[in-house]
Amino acid sequence: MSIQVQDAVADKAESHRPQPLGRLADGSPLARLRVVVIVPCYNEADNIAHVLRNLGRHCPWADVAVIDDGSRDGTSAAARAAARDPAAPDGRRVFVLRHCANLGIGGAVQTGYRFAAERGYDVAVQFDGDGQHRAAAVRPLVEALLARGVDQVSGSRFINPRGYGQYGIRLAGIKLLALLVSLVTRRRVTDPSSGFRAAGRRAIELFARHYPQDWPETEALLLLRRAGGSFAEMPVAMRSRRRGRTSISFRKGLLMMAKVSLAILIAIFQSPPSADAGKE
Ligand SMILES: Nc1nc2c(ncn2[C@@H]2O[C@H](COP(=O)(O)OP(=O)(O)OP(=O)(O)O)[C@@H](O)[C@H]2O)c(=O)[nH]1
Ligand SMILES: [Mg+2]
Repeated sequence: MSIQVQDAVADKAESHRPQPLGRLADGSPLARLRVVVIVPCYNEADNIAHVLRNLGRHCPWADVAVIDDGSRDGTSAAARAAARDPAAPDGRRVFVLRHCANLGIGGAVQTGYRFAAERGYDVAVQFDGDGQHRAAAVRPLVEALLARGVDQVSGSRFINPRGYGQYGIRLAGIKLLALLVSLVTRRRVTDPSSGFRAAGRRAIELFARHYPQDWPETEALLLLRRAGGSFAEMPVAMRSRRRGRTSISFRKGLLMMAKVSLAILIAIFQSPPSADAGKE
């Protein structure tokens, strides 16, 4: 299956080959990389222009793939309009990919990884479409990926806690998952549910073939470990979502805990993912 791009720059998209970040003229090793920021969106029409503006301001050297996961509020139209905005002073390319049905967050992120794999990006950064992640932190995240020599780096809200955190039962749930994942992977994980991550080429290729579905972030770490990959965390600050409501109600939170905890236990007995799955 190849990815159909429906976007403001669709005509450019077919001929577009990602360019290294030569636009970074400061001698950074980043200048050799082709980076795409994957922005999964479900009903984020009120937030996406703001997110794209911030990415344009802080990461003009990165392309952006907005994955509209079957939204009903005109998210792709809002993203296309923001991408066309002549006032957007940056050289990046914005691709808008739309699912015709809602697949859920895992499906949306995996479409982003398939896009990154097919188009040959070196690094893919996951970045939420609700305004929770800081565009200014993308470059340090990619630099950490290079400096640490791992397959994936996630931003953790809990290493140097500042800004928006988690409280009450949701915090307890994340701490429990962090403990379980750290035990199973034998790596210290403090924020397994963070959706702010940078992945290198090996992880991009893995996630293009395999990606967990509901509440996928924790399971993606386990998958990466089972495939022989490595990961690390770095401290980041996050905000609360800009507009709209969280999808994680109390009931869904409990369901998530049960599902992800079981998945962690099952992962202990699973064999490495097949290298052929998903290939045509
Ligand atoms: N909820 C939800 N989000 C999706 C879906 N597909 C893509 N997304 C996007 O995935 C990102 C993360 O989803 P959120 O609902 O904000 O989840 P979260 O950030 O873990 O939770 P909050 O901290 O409550 O915001 C957002 O940019 C969503 O728009 C989907 O089917 N459901
Ligand atoms: Mg969110």
